[in-house]
Amino acid sequence: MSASVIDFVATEARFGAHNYEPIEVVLARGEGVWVWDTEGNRYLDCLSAYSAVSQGHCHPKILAAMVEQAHRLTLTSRAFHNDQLAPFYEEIAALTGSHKVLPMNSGAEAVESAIKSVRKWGYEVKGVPDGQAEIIVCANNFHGRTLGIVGFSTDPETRAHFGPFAPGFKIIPFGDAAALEEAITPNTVAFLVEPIQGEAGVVIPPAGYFKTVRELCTANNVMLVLDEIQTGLGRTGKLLAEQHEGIEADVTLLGKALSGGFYPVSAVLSNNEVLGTLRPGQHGSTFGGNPLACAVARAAMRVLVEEGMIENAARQGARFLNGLKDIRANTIREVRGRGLMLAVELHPEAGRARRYCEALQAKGILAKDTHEHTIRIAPPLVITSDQVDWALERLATTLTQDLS
Ligand code: IF1
Repeated sequence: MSASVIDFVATEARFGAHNYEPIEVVLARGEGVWVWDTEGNRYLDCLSAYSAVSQGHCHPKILAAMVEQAHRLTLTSRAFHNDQLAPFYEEIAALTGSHKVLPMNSGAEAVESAIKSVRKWGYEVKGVPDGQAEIIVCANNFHGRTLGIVGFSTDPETRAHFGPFAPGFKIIPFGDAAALEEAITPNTVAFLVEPIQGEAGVVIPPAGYFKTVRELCTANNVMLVLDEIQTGLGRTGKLLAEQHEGIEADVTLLGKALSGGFYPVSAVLSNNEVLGTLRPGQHGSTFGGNPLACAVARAAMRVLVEEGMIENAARQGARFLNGLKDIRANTIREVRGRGLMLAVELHPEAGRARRYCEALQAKGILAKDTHEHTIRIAPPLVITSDQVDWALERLATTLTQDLS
């Protein structure tokens, strides 16, 4: 490490809360799939800021929309209308086939907002006795970091010493429709679930799971809330991951790539019923739905579609997955993925995934470990075949090393 890198890392460590353990690279610039560190070394970004930079770093059209809007008007609050919110609503509703939209900022806020909305729907429409609403969630979920959300996490690290937590959540195994059927009671208002569990290590449920989930929710008047904050907007090779399952959620949560990584923009999407229960004064956000966010999100959605990024994610995702499967290495236990949401799970004896991510860094690839033994691979959706092959070559040489 050079002196300047040591300085940045040391200063962060001195002043910052130590709630992260970043790979030791200090990034200074990005363009498309590439990022550069302070020394000018170039890396292929295989994390995309946890899928927020799906459109590629500093996409020129999103940048132009952001700069243009920043010159005109950035924030009005929702006390007044602004001329970006209505077109944002129209465009996101048309894109996703939704009836109602609630704009928020972070992903966790969208999740919290959905929880509030489905509870309200439960009391006011379904007729659940006040204070009795139950929401079913899955083991190994990841929905964000607020108190409400970490309260129903099953990861000890995520929850420890942050309690007391809110009641009203029931946890069942992911991918087990019978467990859902058993857990539903007359007070169940919603089932909140990720289409593919991201933080858990890119866990894809068994075929047909979501078809049965959809049927169970419909039969029991339970709102199916899909957290597509990570899987949505093309990441898995379809606009929404639910399309792989041939189902439609009642409530869909988007975030991350909704802004192409320029700015925190999230949204709750629903039918008329669920978000229709919110009345003035019952929910809100200073920044939610602001003109800068709306202008950025409109551009981010437009380039995703117009530049064929969703189709490219399907095509390059298949190429990447097949390439990973072709790597003959004793270190690899399993390769998983859908579209450009990929993971390589290592054998425990191969050593920590972190070591392999550091070795990849030295070869010009930035990827992130998760859960000790899994390397997550999620490049921007604009990646080309040549770049996939370039990454595969380096992954092959890295994964055939023994770094235990
Ligand atoms: C961090 C993981 C990814 C999410 C889903 C809601 C949120 C997230 C399905 C909350 C956020 C992040 C946050 C990031 C790490 C990251 C992550 F490893 F934790 F699981 F992407 F894979 N729903 N995911 O994945 O959105 O409030 O952060 O905007 O550093 O904590 P947020």
